[in-house]
Amino acid sequence: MSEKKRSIDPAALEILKQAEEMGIATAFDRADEMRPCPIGAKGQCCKLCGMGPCRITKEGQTGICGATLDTIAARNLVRMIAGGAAAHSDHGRDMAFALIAVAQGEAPGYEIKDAGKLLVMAKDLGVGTEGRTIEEIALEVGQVYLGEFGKQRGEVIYASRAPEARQQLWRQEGLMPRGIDREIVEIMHRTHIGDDQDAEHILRQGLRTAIADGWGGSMYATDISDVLFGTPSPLVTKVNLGVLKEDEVNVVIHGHEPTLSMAVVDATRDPELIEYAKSKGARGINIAGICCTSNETLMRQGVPSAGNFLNQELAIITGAVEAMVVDVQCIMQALGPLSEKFHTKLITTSPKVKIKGAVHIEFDEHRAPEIAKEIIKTAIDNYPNRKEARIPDFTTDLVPGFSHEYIRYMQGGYYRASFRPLNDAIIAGRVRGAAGVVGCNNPRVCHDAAHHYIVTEFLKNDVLVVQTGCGAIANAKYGLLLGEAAMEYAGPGLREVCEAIGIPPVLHMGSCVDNSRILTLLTEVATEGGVGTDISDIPVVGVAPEWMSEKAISIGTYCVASGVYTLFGVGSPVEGSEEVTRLIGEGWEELVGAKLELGLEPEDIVKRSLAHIDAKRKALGLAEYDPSRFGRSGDRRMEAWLALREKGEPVSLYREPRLK
Ligand code: BF8
Repeated sequence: MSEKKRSIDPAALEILKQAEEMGIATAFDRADEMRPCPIGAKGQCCKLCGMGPCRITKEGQTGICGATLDTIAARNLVRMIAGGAAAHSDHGRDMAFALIAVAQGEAPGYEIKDAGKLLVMAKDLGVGTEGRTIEEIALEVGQVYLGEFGKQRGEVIYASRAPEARQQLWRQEGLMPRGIDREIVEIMHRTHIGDDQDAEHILRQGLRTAIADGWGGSMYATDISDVLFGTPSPLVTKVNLGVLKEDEVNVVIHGHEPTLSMAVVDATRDPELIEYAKSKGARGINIAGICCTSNETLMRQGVPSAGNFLNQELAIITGAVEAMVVDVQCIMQALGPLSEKFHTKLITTSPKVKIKGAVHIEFDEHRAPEIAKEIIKTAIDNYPNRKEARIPDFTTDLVPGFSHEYIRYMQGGYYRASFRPLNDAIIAGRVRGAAGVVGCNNPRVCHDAAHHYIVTEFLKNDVLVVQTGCGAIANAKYGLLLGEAAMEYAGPGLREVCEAIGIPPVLHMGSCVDNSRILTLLTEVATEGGVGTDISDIPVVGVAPEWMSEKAISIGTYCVASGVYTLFGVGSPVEGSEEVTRLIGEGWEELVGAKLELGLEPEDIVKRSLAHIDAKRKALGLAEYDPSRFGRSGDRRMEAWLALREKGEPVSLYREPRLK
């Protein structure tokens, strides 16, 4: 595969060339060298007991126990959901422990930053607030959250945040999750040899577990992060490998849980450590993020992002990273041997994650500032070991931080905050619909290309886009998370809305656990009125064009369970079974009002999404999409800019429109 097809990110391409010259292999090379196992890729392999692994490759063939292809494919899919839900939810559990430690005054360096949000959470959880201190409320909220993981009966409490009709449907169909851990364990039990053998029945447990992730573990993780570190609102920062600095100590934070990264960010601002860095010949300490840790710190402290999933190895290959500090999830094992080829110290911090070749400095929220300082000191001590550094000169500005609270606020300010303007824009057809384009990178497809193509096509077609995870970082690199992008890419109606509110056409809503924010946003849209009463009524789609992780599969499944038609790129892990493909498609549409379609090409994703959005508009009796009705501006400079563009003059995003 030529390098041109490997990525559309110029910084990534530059470093890949450098890696080739140095004889260093990356995930891009390993993906070229090792084709996916054709049997496993399609869900046709069962390795759940010692009689196998059984490979089902012929019509009518079964495993040694008699398991059919449909049973095997369904089991494999729900085990992926269990893995993804476990990762998100265990993250949520650790956030609950952190909240409790803060409430008990045992977590120096942390504080309750958003008490208002804590009170909203307390109300939803049934925690009394009258006459109690914030710490007392936080303690009980934390304890209720912890109880949610091990709960055996009843309902996951935040599921009551879903629209009423959705909750009824979940109850009626037996999909309402009882406790988060219980649902995950039940998948592991049901998929053990000799248990649940009916594909449709197995898949139902996949839905229930995914709901426990989206409306449980992930939503708890998001809420506690906001309480402890602040609910995001827009700010300006930068993205791509060019955020690393030639003359400073570069610390890259990578992973997912914000407890560690926030403490490390604080430590980089410690005057004593800055002086210490200077004593080693550096001008200061520079911090940058990778993956979802980056999303957490981008949107709260404006910490620049060095990139997404496929940028992690490339950051080390610049030779400019003194320390890469990791916690959990999406950390390639390749970082261990790779860091040994450079001076970079790979520092693992989670009691759950050790990597050969890494230094382990275990994080504990009870001693966060002390540990964070030790980490930064380790990085500073490593600065004199830096040899040649080649940092690609590419950065782009972006505006992250659109929490659903801020999205409501921006539509009316403090006194009239609501979702009315957005709903009215959808009803009028200015905004044709909305799309959540989320998820990973995958070296099996061109890095960032599908994210960029699909999102620019949506914008052209007046579809408002929200993004999280590595997808958000992808399009940030290409300028789509800036207000100017509306002028350059958006169709006429969407451009009007973005111009009037002053927002980018692509709203960054956070990390992967923050897909829960999208669920809350959709609920607010549904309850605001005019576009139906349930999420499945709204003209909206969910897309993961470059997915690779089990978390992505869990997210896709809870989106579907919530009523959002969801489309994935790359490949389908159930392709081998027509029946399972039908069950998660038409079958789930009948059951929960939305389909999950996997392994689609980007062009097909756009085509199917727009058709779905138009069909939902029609079902709601809304005006047919007609972009010719919109596109005027009340701003003279904007009109001039648009007139220039109309004449076919080359107008740039950054060029001032000429006024006569
Ligand atoms: O949780 S998008 S590659 S970093 S799994 Fe991982 Fe995928 Fe990135 Fe965040 Ni989400």
